[in-house]
Amino acid sequence: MRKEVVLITGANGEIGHGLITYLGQQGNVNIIALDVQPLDEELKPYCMRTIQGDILDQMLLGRMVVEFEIRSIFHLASILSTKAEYNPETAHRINVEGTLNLLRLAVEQSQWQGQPVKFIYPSSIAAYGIPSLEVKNSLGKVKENEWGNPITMYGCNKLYCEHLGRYYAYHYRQLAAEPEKSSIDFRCLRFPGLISAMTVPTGGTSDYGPEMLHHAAQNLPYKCFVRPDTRLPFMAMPDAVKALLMLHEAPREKLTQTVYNVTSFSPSAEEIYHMVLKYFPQAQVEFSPHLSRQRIVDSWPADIDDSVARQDWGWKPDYDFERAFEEYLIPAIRQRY
Ligand code: AKB
Repeated sequence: MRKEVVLITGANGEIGHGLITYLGQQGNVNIIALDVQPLDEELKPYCMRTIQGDILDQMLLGRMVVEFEIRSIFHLASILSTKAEYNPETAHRINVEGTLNLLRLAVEQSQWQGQPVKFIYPSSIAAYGIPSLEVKNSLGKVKENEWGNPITMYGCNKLYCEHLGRYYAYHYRQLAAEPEKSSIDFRCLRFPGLISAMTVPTGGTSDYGPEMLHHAAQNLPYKCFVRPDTRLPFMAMPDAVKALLMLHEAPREKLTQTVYNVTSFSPSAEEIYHMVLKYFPQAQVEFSPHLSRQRIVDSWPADIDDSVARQDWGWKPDYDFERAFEEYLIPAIRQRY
């Protein structure tokens, strides 16, 4: 049987690494990896094609429409929250215009193939905006449709692109071949902060979690840029890959909404520090909050409600806080450094 072609943008990023490694080891699809940076050597054997290029390059995307029969797109490329604040307009171009370009590519592919292309889009807890720490501390698990007033350019971009995907899927052009069908099968996840053993994120604001661990593993001192009582939802990278693929595979008729929260555990920064200390007792962490980064995480919920994902497509993480460290992060990180 012919393998389906899957396009992964932001292929060399954190999620790209996890997703390409997993899909490549399964060997059931042909991967086209697109990134502005050259793809890391270890990922290349898993890919049918690697393309170094920009999602803002419409000529490049146009060539891809005619060259490949892409069935699914995992659009991972994005400028994260902290980095986006340094140059909001550039971030807007990459995060919004880049997504628009990929949605256009998906529509063209769908029309050409006569069936909708699946478009999987990772959004983020950054799409939320909680007005004060007092309100944040009073909330339980936050649902998808609550507190949608993000305070960062990245958060605004994510929230808007969720709507853009919904618009393209349901209110743009229907399929010419089957007018009752949408032109794109757009599905979106709102991720918490992610922690990988294999890569360290760059430019995010939930980065203090993974950075604390990776610094300790390398015996480097770490200056944590948030207060010890800061609480955010997190997830181990294998669960993030699992969520993307479960949503990708879910039967269309089971999906009752376009955007789904997914989460695993919600430790405070201090609890992460204590967990890191358990495995690396020499870890040196100084808490030195950075004003604007602290403000950003204070506007994100401490926990999110993923009950609709659990109900609609059976979402359940494999790793809670203890298991994530004991069975995934620590063994893999010890091998790495
Ligand atoms: C960031 O910190 O910007 C990202 C995110 C939470 O989406 N990790």
